[in-house]
Amino acid sequence: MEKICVIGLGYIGLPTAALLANKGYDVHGVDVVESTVETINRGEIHIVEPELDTFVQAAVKSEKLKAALTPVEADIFIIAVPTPFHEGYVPNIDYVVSATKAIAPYLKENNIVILESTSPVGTTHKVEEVLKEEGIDTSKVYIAHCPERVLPGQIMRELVENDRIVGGTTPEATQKTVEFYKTFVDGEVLSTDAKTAEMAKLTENSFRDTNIAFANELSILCDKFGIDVWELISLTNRHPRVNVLQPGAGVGGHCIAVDPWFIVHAGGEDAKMIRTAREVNTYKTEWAIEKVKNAALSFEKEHQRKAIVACMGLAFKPNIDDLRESPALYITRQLRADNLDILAVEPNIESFSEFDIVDYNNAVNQADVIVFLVGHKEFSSLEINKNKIVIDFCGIIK
Ligand code: SAJ
Repeated sequence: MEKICVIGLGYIGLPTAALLANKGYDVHGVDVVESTVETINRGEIHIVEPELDTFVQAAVKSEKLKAALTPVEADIFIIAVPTPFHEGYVPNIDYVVSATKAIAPYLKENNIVILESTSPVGTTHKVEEVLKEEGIDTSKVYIAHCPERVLPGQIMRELVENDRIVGGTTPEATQKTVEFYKTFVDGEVLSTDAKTAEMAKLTENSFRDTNIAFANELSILCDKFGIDVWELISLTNRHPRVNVLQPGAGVGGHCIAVDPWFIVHAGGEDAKMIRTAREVNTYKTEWAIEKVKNAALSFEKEHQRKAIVACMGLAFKPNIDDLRESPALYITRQLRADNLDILAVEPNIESFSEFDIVDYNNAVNQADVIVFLVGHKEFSSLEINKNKIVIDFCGIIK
């Protein structure tokens, strides 16, 4: 059985490492955070993802998965580190470069190096360049990109079921990497070159961002025209070739709100629509803030006292506890900074350093203005007094 070294034990690296270990591979996971390494070696997890705990526990117990701060020699190296951006939306591939440097001393002939991190076009070739600079004869190793495409909340299932795209720096690298993924993926494993694989991943997330922007723009227009956007969308979606997505408080998470900028940065003036979609989705969040502030002000004028505003949901999407790049959290912070009396509600989180988390039933009873920021399942069956002002950005109160 082959030995695999996974660099980065976050939302993608850890599930991948645990899955491979459960498939019988000997997996060595590497992370720079000591507490993460310790947690995993106890058979526990440091992130929330359904079923992941069971996979990690079994993998550690069977001694197929071990975590450490440094790499070891292996047959296959998988890089799954973050690719955020610097100020001004300039892609930051520093973690990819440092991960590549970290594995260089352990590389041997015929090893496979796979970049899974979502990356700007050209990054896989950059990995090759860095390895050359580190003294590796890259004609003797196989380097490929296989972008991760799993949905948070369904990672363990999608890791196995989704089709995968593999693009190597050479056709041989593509083929070797495809063979590896075929050992644990039930979906199809598709071959291309490195740049196309990089662009494919960026395209997937930009496609979704653009489609959500369309829905968000419609929601703003419908508000202006006095039309219920949810009814409108459900009607238009009855056309056989129309499928409008759902508007919300904005687009969050660490992928869809980030990846389109990789295209815009490289594409410049030619990336008009992808840039505009990003701007529309960011604008939706600012628009939502103004809407709540206006409602609170109207209440204050009418009742001669400040409104209590319930912010329903803080996570970046329904039914998860992930706050990364969350528009709901941004809105709640902004409303408090603008001096509104807010109640922060997040049924998926027990406590949070920035806000006292209020139970959703209590918040709905206490508040004058109830703002639905995330469509968590708990909110759909709430009984709301008719005197309350309700602002529903996610269509939970139909
Ligand atoms: N959202 C809407 N309206 C919708 C759908 C989503 O406003 O109709 C919002 C969500 O509330 C959230 C954001 O968009 O704030 C993103 O959520 P998501 O569920 O669309 O996607 P992510 O960020 O959780 O995961 C995406 C997935 N990409 C695609 O569906 C094309 C996933 O497959 C990728 O692996 C992941 O990005 C990633 O890591 O890149």
